[in-house]
Amino acid sequence: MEKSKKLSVKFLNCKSDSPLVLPAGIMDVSYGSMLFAVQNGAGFVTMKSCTLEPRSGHAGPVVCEIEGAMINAMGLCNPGIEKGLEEIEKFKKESDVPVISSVFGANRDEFVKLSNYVNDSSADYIELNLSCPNVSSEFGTPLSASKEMVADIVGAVKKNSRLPVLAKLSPNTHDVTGIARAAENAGADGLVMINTLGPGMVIDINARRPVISAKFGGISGPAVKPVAVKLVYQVTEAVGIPVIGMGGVTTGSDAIEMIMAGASLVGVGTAVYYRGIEVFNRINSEIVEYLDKVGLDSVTGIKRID
Ligand code: RRO
Repeated sequence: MEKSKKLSVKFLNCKSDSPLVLPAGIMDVSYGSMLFAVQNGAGFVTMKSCTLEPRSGHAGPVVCEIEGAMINAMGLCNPGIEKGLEEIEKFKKESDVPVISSVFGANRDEFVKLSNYVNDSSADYIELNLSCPNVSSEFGTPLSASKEMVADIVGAVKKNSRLPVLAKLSPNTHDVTGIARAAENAGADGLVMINTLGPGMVIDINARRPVISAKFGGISGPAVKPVAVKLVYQVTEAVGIPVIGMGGVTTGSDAIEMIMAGASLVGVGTAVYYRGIEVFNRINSEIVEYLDKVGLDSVTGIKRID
């Protein structure tokens, strides 16, 4: 589908024809699924967060739908950074849409090693996943809970990376602005927020056990949107670097709300489950309808509210 020129955006070093981003983890472990999102209107794609070695993730069930939300504990399943980057190479042979390579390390040294791999790839940005809520039993509290850890890891990767560095932050903190500032001061080029909320728990009362095999899982979908909007709003007041806003965005109105909160790009993840892969084209059209209604000729004309 030909996109309206009104949706054209520039984010750091790359331009695209839509502000919509496929975030890490929803349907992006293969180049084919990233391509599918682009064919259906996504302007940027993120590969599932990769670790140094492959991981099979948690045993099923790993996802569950509840009223207004989804809960997931995939357990960081990924093919490992080398295979992951091969998927990005295959994608880049077919599409010039910007790609974010998301990586997950247990510590600073692993993040630096991962960034060496990403340096040698055709990815356009590196995302540091500092905020997976589902692997605390193995790795402890997510790294983005600590300003010092965030500064240390972002600073080390920034020194080593030839690509813009994006830090993915958690909503599960009382000091998201302090953490965002720590990332910015350490050299982050942008932020991605929010990772999933919680984790939470759902109990099957007939089986008398948790629905998710790992017991707890991160929460996404429409119910988390007010949390995401509030945190993006607070963080964009506190920092000067751009933010990719995500969390429950399902419609064009939601995307516009996220931009009015201060987001430069908007992630659309769980909404693929609710509205199908066409969700990207649908949201693109809904944004254009809004622009026409209010008399704006570009999505970049939607300003952050005070
Ligand atoms: O794989 C997961 O369980 C997962 C990850 Br890495 C993440 O960053 N956020 C999430 O909700 N799930």
